[in-house]
Amino acid sequence: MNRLVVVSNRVADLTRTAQSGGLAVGLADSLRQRGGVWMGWDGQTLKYEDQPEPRIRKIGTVTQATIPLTEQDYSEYYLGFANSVLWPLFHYRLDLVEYKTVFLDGYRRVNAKFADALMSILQPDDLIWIHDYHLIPLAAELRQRGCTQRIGFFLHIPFPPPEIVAAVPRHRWLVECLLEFDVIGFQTNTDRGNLQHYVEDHLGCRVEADGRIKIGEREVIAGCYPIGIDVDSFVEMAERPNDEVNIETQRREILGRKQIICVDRLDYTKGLPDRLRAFARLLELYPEMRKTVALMQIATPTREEVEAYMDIRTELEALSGAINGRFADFNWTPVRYIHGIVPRDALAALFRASQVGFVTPLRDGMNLVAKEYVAAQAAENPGVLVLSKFAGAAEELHEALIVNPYDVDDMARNLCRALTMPLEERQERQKALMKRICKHDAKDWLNAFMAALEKGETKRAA
Ligand code: ADQ
Repeated sequence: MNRLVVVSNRVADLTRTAQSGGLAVGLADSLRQRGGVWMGWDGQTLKYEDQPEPRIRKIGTVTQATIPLTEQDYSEYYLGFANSVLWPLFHYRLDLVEYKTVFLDGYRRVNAKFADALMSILQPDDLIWIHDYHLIPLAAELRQRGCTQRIGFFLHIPFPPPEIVAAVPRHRWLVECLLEFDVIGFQTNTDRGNLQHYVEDHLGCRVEADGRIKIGEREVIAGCYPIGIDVDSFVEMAERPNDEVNIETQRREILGRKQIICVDRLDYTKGLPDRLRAFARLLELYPEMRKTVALMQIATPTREEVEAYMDIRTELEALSGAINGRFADFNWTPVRYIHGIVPRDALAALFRASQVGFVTPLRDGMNLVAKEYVAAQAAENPGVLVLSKFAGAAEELHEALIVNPYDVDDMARNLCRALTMPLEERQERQKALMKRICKHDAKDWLNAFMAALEKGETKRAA
Protein backbone atom coordinates (compact mmCIF):
# COMPACT_ATOMS: atom_id res chain seq x y z
CA MET A 1 0.00 0.00 0.00
CA ASN A 2 1.35 3.42 -0.94
CA ARG A 3 2.08 5.88 1.83
CA LEU A 4 -0.70 8.43 2.28
CA VAL A 5 0.35 12.03 2.84
CA VAL A 6 -2.48 14.22 4.04
CA VAL A 7 -2.15 18.00 4.02
CA SER A 8 -4.51 20.46 5.67
CA ASN A 9 -4.18 23.95 7.07
CA ARG A 10 -3.99 22.67 10.66
CA VAL A 11 -3.21 19.22 11.95
CA ALA A 12 -5.44 17.94 14.74
CA ASP A 13 -3.95 17.21 18.13
CA LEU A 14 -4.25 13.43 18.03
CA THR A 15 -3.43 13.15 21.72
CA ARG A 16 -6.58 15.06 22.79
CA THR A 17 -10.09 13.68 23.16
CA ALA A 18 -11.82 17.08 22.84
CA GLN A 19 -11.79 18.34 19.30
CA SER A 20 -14.06 20.79 17.57
CA GLY A 21 -14.13 21.24 13.84
CA GLY A 22 -15.35 18.76 11.30
CA LEU A 23 -12.15 18.45 9.30
CA ALA A 24 -10.09 17.61 12.39
CA VAL A 25 -12.64 15.08 13.61
CA GLY A 26 -13.34 13.45 10.23
CA LEU A 27 -9.73 13.21 9.16
CA ALA A 28 -8.36 12.06 12.51
CA ASP A 29 -10.82 9.15 12.46
CA SER A 30 -9.87 8.14 8.93
CA LEU A 31 -6.12 8.65 9.13
CA ARG A 32 -5.73 6.73 12.40
CA GLN A 33 -7.20 3.71 10.61
CA ARG A 34 -4.92 3.78 7.57
CA GLY A 35 -1.81 5.44 9.01
CA GLY A 36 0.37 7.89 7.09
CA VAL A 37 1.74 11.41 7.25
CA TRP A 38 -0.27 14.51 8.16
CA MET A 39 1.24 17.87 7.31
CA GLY A 40 -0.03 21.30 8.26
CA TRP A 41 0.50 24.52 10.16
CA ASP A 42 1.48 23.99 13.81
CA GLY A 43 -0.63 26.91 15.04
CA GLN A 44 2.43 29.04 15.90
CA THR A 45 2.91 32.50 14.48
CA LEU A 46 6.43 33.91 14.18
CA LYS A 47 7.38 37.56 13.82
CA TYR A 48 9.88 36.83 11.04
CA GLU A 49 10.22 34.29 8.27
CA ASP A 50 11.87 31.01 9.20
CA GLN A 51 13.07 28.07 7.13
CA PRO A 52 9.93 25.97 6.45
CA GLU A 53 11.64 22.74 7.50
CA PRO A 54 8.78 20.61 8.87
CA ARG A 55 8.92 19.44 12.49
CA ILE A 56 8.29 15.68 12.63
CA ARG A 57 6.43 13.91 15.43
CA LYS A 58 5.04 10.34 15.48
CA ILE A 59 1.72 9.65 17.22
CA GLY A 60 0.57 6.03 16.88
CA THR A 61 0.08 5.23 13.22
CA VAL A 62 0.39 8.86 12.12
CA THR A 63 3.52 10.93 11.52
CA GLN A 64 2.80 14.62 11.89
CA ALA A 65 4.88 17.17 9.99
CA THR A 66 4.22 20.76 10.96
CA ILE A 67 5.45 24.21 9.98
CA PRO A 68 4.93 27.64 11.56
CA LEU A 69 3.53 30.70 9.78
CA THR A 70 4.51 34.34 10.18
CA GLU A 71 2.14 36.90 11.67
CA GLN A 72 1.78 38.35 8.19
CA ASP A 73 0.86 34.93 6.74
CA TYR A 74 -1.69 34.42 9.49
CA SER A 75 -3.30 37.75 8.86
CA GLU A 76 -3.30 37.70 5.04
CA TYR A 77 -3.69 34.02 4.22
CA TYR A 78 -5.65 32.59 7.16
CA LEU A 79 -7.78 35.43 8.48
CA GLY A 80 -7.70 37.19 5.12
CA PHE A 81 -8.17 35.22 1.91
CA ALA A 82 -9.24 31.92 3.49
CA ASN A 83 -11.64 33.17 6.14
CA SER A 84 -12.74 36.62 5.01
CA VAL A 85 -13.08 35.80 1.30
CA LEU A 86 -13.39 32.09 0.49
CA TRP A 87 -15.28 30.96 3.59
CA PRO A 88 -18.14 33.49 3.34
CA LEU A 89 -18.26 33.27 -0.43
CA PHE A 90 -18.38 29.48 -0.62
CA HIS A 91 -21.18 29.62 1.97
CA TYR A 92 -23.17 31.98 -0.30
CA ARG A 93 -22.53 35.00 2.00
CA LEU A 94 -21.35 37.63 -0.46
CA ASP A 95 -22.41 40.31 2.03
CA LEU A 96 -19.66 39.21 4.47
CA VAL A 97 -16.75 39.11 2.02
CA GLU A 98 -13.90 41.48 2.85
CA TYR A 99 -11.22 41.51 0.20
CA LYS A 100 -7.81 43.19 0.01
CA THR A 101 -5.19 42.53 -2.67
CA VAL A 102 -2.62 41.55 -0.02
CA PHE A 103 -4.92 38.69 1.05
CA LEU A 104 -4.46 37.01 -2.31
CA ASP A 105 -0.69 37.63 -2.17
CA GLY A 106 -0.59 36.00 1.26
CA TYR A 107 -2.69 33.06 0.06
CA ARG A 108 -0.31 32.37 -2.82
CA ARG A 109 2.76 32.86 -0.62
CA VAL A 110 1.61 30.38 2.04
CA ASN A 111 0.63 27.79 -0.55
CA ALA A 112 4.15 28.11 -2.00
CA LYS A 113 5.56 27.69 1.53
CA PHE A 114 3.49 24.53 2.06
CA ALA A 115 4.74 23.21 -1.30
CA ASP A 116 8.41 23.79 -0.33
CA ALA A 117 7.94 22.03 2.99
CA LEU A 118 6.04 19.14 1.45
CA MET A 119 8.63 18.57 -1.29
CA SER A 120 11.24 18.02 1.43
CA ILE A 121 9.38 15.02 2.88
CA LEU A 122 7.77 13.37 -0.17
CA GLN A 123 8.72 9.89 -1.37
CA PRO A 124 8.26 8.77 -4.99
CA ASP A 125 5.28 6.45 -4.39
CA ASP A 126 3.35 8.70 -2.02
CA LEU A 127 -0.28 9.50 -2.59
CA ILE A 128 -1.04 13.09 -1.64
CA TRP A 129 -4.43 14.15 -0.30
CA ILE A 130 -4.93 17.87 0.24
CA HIS A 131 -7.83 19.28 2.22
CA ASP A 132 -10.03 22.28 1.99
CA TYR A 133 -10.27 25.82 0.72
CA HIS A 134 -7.03 27.06 2.31
CA LEU A 135 -4.93 24.98 -0.07
CA ILE A 136 -6.58 25.12 -3.49
CA PRO A 137 -3.37 26.31 -5.28
CA LEU A 138 -1.16 23.68 -3.64
CA ALA A 139 -1.25 21.10 -6.46
CA ALA A 140 -0.24 23.76 -8.98
CA GLU A 141 2.64 24.83 -6.70
CA LEU A 142 3.77 21.22 -6.28
CA ARG A 143 3.64 20.53 -10.02
CA GLN A 144 5.83 23.61 -10.61
CA ARG A 145 8.39 22.03 -8.27
CA GLY A 146 8.42 18.80 -10.24
CA CYS A 147 6.04 16.73 -8.13
CA THR A 148 4.68 13.83 -10.22
CA GLN A 149 2.80 11.88 -7.56
CA ARG A 150 -1.00 11.65 -7.78
CA ILE A 151 -2.67 14.47 -5.86
CA GLY A 152 -6.25 14.53 -4.61
CA PHE A 153 -8.28 17.34 -3.08
CA PHE A 154 -11.32 17.26 -0.84
CA LEU A 155 -13.47 20.32 -0.28
CA HIS A 156 -15.12 20.13 3.13
CA ILE A 157 -17.30 23.17 2.54
CA PRO A 158 -19.87 23.81 -0.21
CA PHE A 159 -18.89 24.75 -3.75
CA PRO A 160 -21.34 27.46 -4.84
CA PRO A 161 -22.90 28.06 -8.28
CA PRO A 162 -20.77 29.77 -10.98
CA GLU A 163 -22.27 33.24 -10.51
CA ILE A 164 -21.16 33.22 -6.86
CA VAL A 165 -17.71 31.77 -7.61
CA ALA A 166 -17.32 34.58 -10.14
CA ALA A 167 -17.32 37.07 -7.24
CA VAL A 168 -13.97 35.70 -6.03
CA PRO A 169 -11.16 37.97 -7.27
CA ARG A 170 -9.12 35.88 -9.77
CA HIS A 171 -11.77 33.15 -9.73
CA ARG A 172 -10.66 31.72 -13.07
CA TRP A 173 -7.12 31.25 -11.75
CA LEU A 174 -8.53 29.63 -8.60
CA VAL A 175 -10.60 27.08 -10.51
CA GLU A 176 -7.72 26.40 -12.90
CA CYS A 177 -5.61 25.62 -9.81
CA LEU A 178 -8.32 23.23 -8.65
CA LEU A 179 -8.11 21.43 -11.98
CA GLU A 180 -4.41 20.69 -11.37
CA PHE A 181 -5.50 17.96 -8.95
CA ASP A 182 -6.09 14.44 -10.26
CA VAL A 183 -9.20 13.95 -8.13
CA ILE A 184 -11.48 16.65 -6.72
CA GLY A 185 -13.87 15.44 -4.04
CA PHE A 186 -17.07 17.17 -2.94
CA GLN A 187 -19.52 16.49 -0.15
CA THR A 188 -22.65 16.50 -2.32
CA ASN A 189 -23.84 16.14 -5.88
CA THR A 190 -24.98 19.75 -5.78
CA ASP A 191 -21.42 20.94 -5.11
CA ARG A 192 -19.99 18.72 -7.80
CA GLY A 193 -22.63 19.93 -10.25
CA ASN A 194 -21.71 23.55 -9.46
CA LEU A 195 -18.05 22.92 -10.40
CA GLN A 196 -19.12 21.23 -13.61
CA HIS A 197 -21.30 24.20 -14.53
CA TYR A 198 -18.42 26.57 -13.83
CA VAL A 199 -15.92 24.72 -15.99
CA GLU A 200 -18.43 24.43 -18.82
CA ASP A 201 -19.50 28.09 -18.63
CA HIS A 202 -16.17 29.78 -17.90
CA LEU A 203 -13.49 27.43 -19.17
CA GLY A 204 -15.27 25.67 -22.01
CA CYS A 205 -14.20 22.24 -20.70
CA ARG A 206 -16.06 19.07 -21.51
CA VAL A 207 -17.54 17.07 -18.65
CA GLU A 208 -18.12 13.36 -19.22
CA ALA A 209 -21.26 11.61 -17.95
CA ASP A 210 -19.25 9.90 -15.17
CA GLY A 211 -17.86 13.21 -13.89
CA ARG A 212 -14.48 13.16 -15.64
CA ILE A 213 -13.41 16.58 -16.84
CA LYS A 214 -11.21 16.72 -19.94
CA ILE A 215 -8.53 19.39 -19.96
CA GLY A 216 -6.49 18.96 -23.10
CA GLU A 217 -4.78 15.60 -22.74
CA ARG A 218 -5.44 15.39 -19.00
CA GLU A 219 -8.45 14.01 -17.19
CA VAL A 220 -9.61 15.11 -13.76
CA ILE A 221 -12.13 13.19 -11.69
CA ALA A 222 -14.74 15.34 -9.95
CA GLY A 223 -16.57 13.05 -7.53
CA CYS A 224 -19.03 13.14 -4.66
CA TYR A 225 -17.67 11.55 -1.45
CA PRO A 226 -19.90 12.44 1.51
CA ILE A 227 -17.80 12.49 4.69
CA GLY A 228 -18.88 10.19 7.50
CA ILE A 229 -18.07 9.50 11.13
CA ASP A 230 -16.57 6.53 12.93
CA VAL A 231 -20.01 5.22 13.89
CA ASP A 232 -18.85 2.30 16.08
CA SER A 233 -16.64 4.41 18.29
CA PHE A 234 -19.33 7.10 18.66
CA VAL A 235 -21.94 4.49 19.59
CA GLU A 236 -19.54 3.04 22.13
CA MET A 237 -18.95 6.48 23.69
CA ALA A 238 -22.69 7.22 23.80
CA GLU A 239 -23.45 3.92 25.53
CA ARG A 240 -20.73 4.34 28.13
CA PRO A 241 -22.25 5.60 31.41
CA ASN A 242 -21.41 9.22 32.13
CA ASP A 243 -22.21 10.13 35.74
CA GLU A 244 -22.47 13.88 35.27
CA VAL A 245 -24.83 13.60 32.31
CA ASN A 246 -26.86 10.84 34.02
CA ILE A 247 -27.52 12.89 37.15
CA GLU A 248 -28.71 15.79 35.02
CA THR A 249 -30.89 13.47 32.89
CA GLN A 250 -32.53 11.91 35.93
CA ARG A 251 -33.38 15.35 37.27
CA ARG A 252 -35.05 16.24 33.98
CA GLU A 253 -36.95 12.95 33.92
CA ILE A 254 -38.33 13.58 37.41
CA LEU A 255 -39.50 17.00 36.26
CA GLY A 256 -40.88 15.53 33.00
CA ARG A 257 -38.72 17.77 30.84
CA LYS A 258 -37.20 17.20 27.43
CA GLN A 259 -33.99 18.60 26.00
CA ILE A 260 -33.14 19.99 22.60
CA ILE A 261 -29.40 19.82 21.90
CA CYS A 262 -27.39 22.04 19.54
CA VAL A 263 -23.61 21.78 19.08
CA ASP A 264 -21.62 23.95 16.71
CA ARG A 265 -18.53 25.94 16.15
CA LEU A 266 -19.63 29.51 16.75
CA ASP A 267 -19.95 30.49 13.09
CA TYR A 268 -22.41 32.67 11.18
CA THR A 269 -23.03 29.83 8.71
CA LYS A 270 -24.52 27.62 11.41
CA GLY A 271 -27.78 29.58 11.72
CA LEU A 272 -27.63 30.01 15.50
CA PRO A 273 -29.65 33.22 15.95
CA ASP A 274 -32.64 32.02 13.91
CA ARG A 275 -32.44 28.70 15.70
CA LEU A 276 -32.86 30.43 19.06
CA ARG A 277 -35.67 32.54 17.60
CA ALA A 278 -37.35 29.33 16.45
CA PHE A 279 -37.17 27.95 19.98
CA ALA A 280 -38.71 31.16 21.35
CA ARG A 281 -41.41 30.87 18.67
CA LEU A 282 -42.12 27.31 19.82
CA LEU A 283 -42.77 28.63 23.33
CA GLU A 284 -44.98 31.36 21.89
CA LEU A 285 -47.02 29.18 19.51
CA TYR A 286 -47.39 26.28 21.96
CA PRO A 287 -47.57 27.74 25.49
CA GLU A 288 -48.16 24.22 26.83
CA MET A 289 -44.52 23.49 25.93
CA ARG A 290 -43.23 25.99 28.49
CA LYS A 291 -41.44 24.36 31.41
CA THR A 292 -41.53 21.01 29.56
CA VAL A 293 -38.49 21.57 27.36
CA ALA A 294 -35.14 23.36 27.43
CA LEU A 295 -32.61 24.03 24.71
CA MET A 296 -28.91 23.49 25.31
CA GLN A 297 -26.60 25.28 22.90
CA ILE A 298 -22.92 24.34 23.05
CA ALA A 299 -20.90 26.67 20.86
CA THR A 300 -17.16 26.69 20.69
CA PRO A 301 -15.48 29.96 19.67
CA THR A 302 -13.47 30.05 16.45
CA ARG A 303 -11.74 32.69 14.31
CA GLU A 304 -12.44 35.37 16.88
CA GLU A 305 -10.19 37.92 15.17
CA VAL A 306 -12.57 38.10 12.20
CA GLU A 307 -15.18 40.80 12.79
CA ALA A 308 -18.18 38.77 11.62
CA TYR A 309 -17.36 36.19 14.34
CA MET A 310 -17.31 38.79 17.11
CA ASP A 311 -20.70 40.03 15.91
CA ILE A 312 -22.31 36.58 16.01
CA ARG A 313 -21.11 36.00 19.57
CA THR A 314 -22.56 39.30 20.79
CA GLU A 315 -25.84 38.63 18.99
CA LEU A 316 -26.18 35.16 20.45
CA GLU A 317 -25.47 36.19 24.01
CA ALA A 318 -28.06 38.97 23.75
CA LEU A 319 -30.64 36.60 22.24
CA SER A 320 -30.28 33.83 24.79
CA GLY A 321 -30.45 36.44 27.57
CA ALA A 322 -33.59 37.95 26.05
CA ILE A 323 -35.33 34.55 25.70
CA ASN A 324 -34.49 33.61 29.28
CA GLY A 325 -35.56 37.07 30.49
CA ARG A 326 -38.89 36.66 28.76
CA PHE A 327 -39.78 33.02 29.55
CA ALA A 328 -37.69 31.73 32.48
CA ASP A 329 -39.20 30.86 35.83
CA PHE A 330 -37.42 30.45 39.16
CA ASN A 331 -37.15 26.69 38.46
CA TRP A 332 -36.82 26.61 34.67
CA THR A 333 -34.19 28.12 32.38
CA PRO A 334 -35.32 27.72 28.74
CA VAL A 335 -31.93 28.29 27.09
CA ARG A 336 -28.61 27.04 28.39
CA TYR A 337 -25.79 28.53 26.41
CA ILE A 338 -22.36 26.97 26.89
CA HIS A 339 -19.51 28.83 25.29
CA GLY A 340 -16.76 26.23 24.98
CA ILE A 341 -15.57 22.79 23.93
CA VAL A 342 -17.04 19.64 25.46
CA PRO A 343 -15.02 16.36 25.42
CA ARG A 344 -16.31 13.93 22.81
CA ASP A 345 -17.47 11.26 25.26
CA ALA A 346 -19.55 13.82 27.20
CA LEU A 347 -20.91 15.12 23.91
CA ALA A 348 -21.99 11.62 22.88
CA ALA A 349 -23.73 11.09 26.24
CA LEU A 350 -25.46 14.47 25.95
CA PHE A 351 -26.73 13.63 22.45
CA ARG A 352 -28.14 10.35 23.76
CA ALA A 353 -29.86 12.11 26.64
CA SER A 354 -31.52 14.70 24.38
CA GLN A 355 -34.89 14.13 22.74
CA VAL A 356 -34.19 16.43 19.80
CA GLY A 357 -31.00 17.16 17.83
CA PHE A 358 -31.53 20.59 16.29
CA VAL A 359 -29.09 21.23 13.44
CA THR A 360 -29.96 24.27 11.34
CA PRO A 361 -27.03 25.69 9.34
CA LEU A 362 -27.82 28.29 6.70
CA ARG A 363 -25.31 26.44 4.53
CA ASP A 364 -22.95 23.59 5.44
CA GLY A 365 -20.69 21.25 3.47
CA MET A 366 -21.93 18.19 5.35
CA ASN A 367 -22.42 18.70 9.12
CA LEU A 368 -21.03 15.89 11.24
CA VAL A 369 -23.05 16.88 14.31
CA ALA A 370 -26.18 15.59 12.53
CA LYS A 371 -24.54 12.19 12.01
CA GLU A 372 -23.16 12.09 15.55
CA TYR A 373 -26.59 12.79 16.99
CA VAL A 374 -28.06 9.85 15.06
CA ALA A 375 -25.19 7.54 16.09
CA ALA A 376 -25.71 8.38 19.76
CA GLN A 377 -29.42 7.45 19.94
CA ALA A 378 -30.75 4.39 21.73
CA ALA A 379 -32.63 2.21 19.19
CA GLU A 380 -35.47 1.44 21.63
CA ASN A 381 -36.17 5.07 22.55
CA PRO A 382 -34.48 7.38 20.04
CA GLY A 383 -34.63 11.13 19.75
CA VAL A 384 -35.50 13.02 16.57
CA LEU A 385 -33.11 14.88 14.28
CA VAL A 386 -34.39 18.23 12.97
CA LEU A 387 -32.10 19.17 10.09
CA SER A 388 -31.64 22.14 7.76
CA LYS A 389 -32.24 21.47 4.10
CA PHE A 390 -29.07 23.46 3.40
CA ALA A 391 -26.75 21.08 5.26
CA GLY A 392 -24.98 18.65 2.91
CA ALA A 393 -26.20 15.91 5.27
CA ALA A 394 -29.79 16.58 4.12
CA GLU A 395 -28.88 15.05 0.73
CA GLU A 396 -28.51 11.73 2.60
CA LEU A 397 -30.51 11.90 5.84
CA HIS A 398 -34.04 11.99 4.38
CA GLU A 399 -35.69 10.56 7.49
CA ALA A 400 -34.78 13.58 9.60
CA LEU A 401 -37.38 16.34 9.88
CA ILE A 402 -36.08 18.64 7.17
CA VAL A 403 -36.57 22.38 7.80
CA ASN A 404 -35.88 25.72 6.17
CA PRO A 405 -33.39 27.48 8.51
CA TYR A 406 -34.61 30.91 7.33
CA ASP A 407 -38.22 30.14 8.29
CA VAL A 408 -38.58 30.49 12.05
CA ASP A 409 -42.22 29.31 12.09
CA ASP A 410 -41.38 26.21 10.05
CA MET A 411 -38.61 25.33 12.50
CA ALA A 412 -40.90 25.92 15.51
CA ARG A 413 -43.61 23.66 14.06
CA ASN A 414 -41.10 20.91 13.36
CA LEU A 415 -39.64 21.21 16.86
CA CYS A 416 -43.14 20.64 18.21
CA ARG A 417 -43.59 17.66 15.88
CA ALA A 418 -40.27 16.19 17.01
CA LEU A 419 -41.08 16.66 20.70
CA THR A 420 -44.47 14.94 20.35
CA MET A 421 -43.56 12.25 17.78
CA PRO A 422 -44.93 8.78 18.63
CA LEU A 423 -42.36 6.15 19.63
CA GLU A 424 -43.01 3.91 16.62
CA GLU A 425 -42.35 6.71 14.12
CA ARG A 426 -39.18 7.70 16.00
CA GLN A 427 -37.92 4.13 15.88
CA GLU A 428 -38.60 3.78 12.16
CA ARG A 429 -36.84 7.03 11.31
CA GLN A 430 -33.88 6.17 13.55
CA LYS A 431 -33.46 2.75 11.97
CA ALA A 432 -33.34 4.23 8.47
CA LEU A 433 -30.98 7.05 9.51
CA MET A 434 -28.63 4.68 11.28
CA LYS A 435 -28.45 2.53 8.15
CA ARG A 436 -27.46 5.56 6.11
CA ILE A 437 -24.71 6.80 8.45
CA CYS A 438 -23.26 3.30 8.69
CA LYS A 439 -23.19 2.97 4.90
CA HIS A 440 -21.35 6.24 4.43
CA ASP A 441 -19.07 6.21 7.47
CA ALA A 442 -15.49 7.50 7.87
CA LYS A 443 -14.01 4.29 6.45
CA ASP A 444 -16.24 4.35 3.39
CA TRP A 445 -15.31 8.00 2.76
CA LEU A 446 -11.61 7.19 2.92
CA ASN A 447 -11.91 4.06 0.78
CA ALA A 448 -14.04 5.69 -1.90
CA PHE A 449 -11.70 8.67 -2.20
CA MET A 450 -8.59 6.49 -2.17
CA ALA A 451 -10.05 4.24 -4.90
CA ALA A 452 -10.35 7.31 -7.10
CA LEU A 453 -6.89 8.58 -6.19
CA GLU A 454 -5.10 5.25 -6.45
CA LYS A 455 -6.91 3.61 -9.32
CA GLY A 456 -8.81 6.40 -11.04
CA GLU A 457 -12.17 4.80 -10.22
CA THR A 458 -15.12 7.12 -10.70
CA LYS A 459 -17.88 4.98 -9.22
CA ARG A 460 -18.24 4.12 -5.54
CA ALA A 461 -18.90 0.53 -4.58
CA ALA A 462 -22.62 -0.04 -3.79
P1 ADQ B 1 -17.41 22.23 10.73
O1 ADQ B 1 -17.92 23.48 10.11
O2 ADQ B 1 -16.50 22.39 11.87
O3 ADQ B 1 -16.71 21.31 9.63
P2 ADQ B 1 -19.19 19.92 11.53
O4 ADQ B 1 -19.22 19.03 10.38
O5 ADQ B 1 -20.48 20.01 12.25
O6 ADQ B 1 -18.76 21.42 11.17
O7 ADQ B 1 -18.12 19.38 12.54
C1 ADQ B 1 -17.95 19.89 13.81
C2 ADQ B 1 -17.25 18.84 14.68
O8 ADQ B 1 -16.75 19.48 15.84
C3 ADQ B 1 -18.21 17.76 15.14
O9 ADQ B 1 -17.52 16.57 15.24
C4 ADQ B 1 -18.66 18.27 16.51
O10 ADQ B 1 -19.03 17.26 17.41
C5 ADQ B 1 -17.43 19.00 17.00
N1 ADQ B 1 -17.81 20.17 17.80
C6 ADQ B 1 -18.39 21.30 17.37
N2 ADQ B 1 -18.63 22.14 18.39
C7 ADQ B 1 -18.17 21.52 19.50
C8 ADQ B 1 -18.13 21.86 20.89
N3 ADQ B 1 -18.59 23.02 21.35
N4 ADQ B 1 -17.60 20.97 21.75
C9 ADQ B 1 -17.13 19.80 21.29
N5 ADQ B 1 -17.14 19.41 20.00
C10 ADQ B 1 -17.66 20.26 19.12
C11 ADQ B 1 -16.35 21.42 8.26
C12 ADQ B 1 -17.51 21.79 7.33
C13 ADQ B 1 -18.65 20.80 7.52
C14 ADQ B 1 -18.15 19.37 7.28
C15 ADQ B 1 -16.89 19.10 8.08
C16 ADQ B 1 -16.27 17.76 7.72
O11 ADQ B 1 -17.94 23.12 7.58
O12 ADQ B 1 -19.71 21.08 6.63
O13 ADQ B 1 -19.15 18.46 7.69
O14 ADQ B 1 -15.91 20.10 7.88
O15 ADQ B 1 -16.04 17.67 6.36
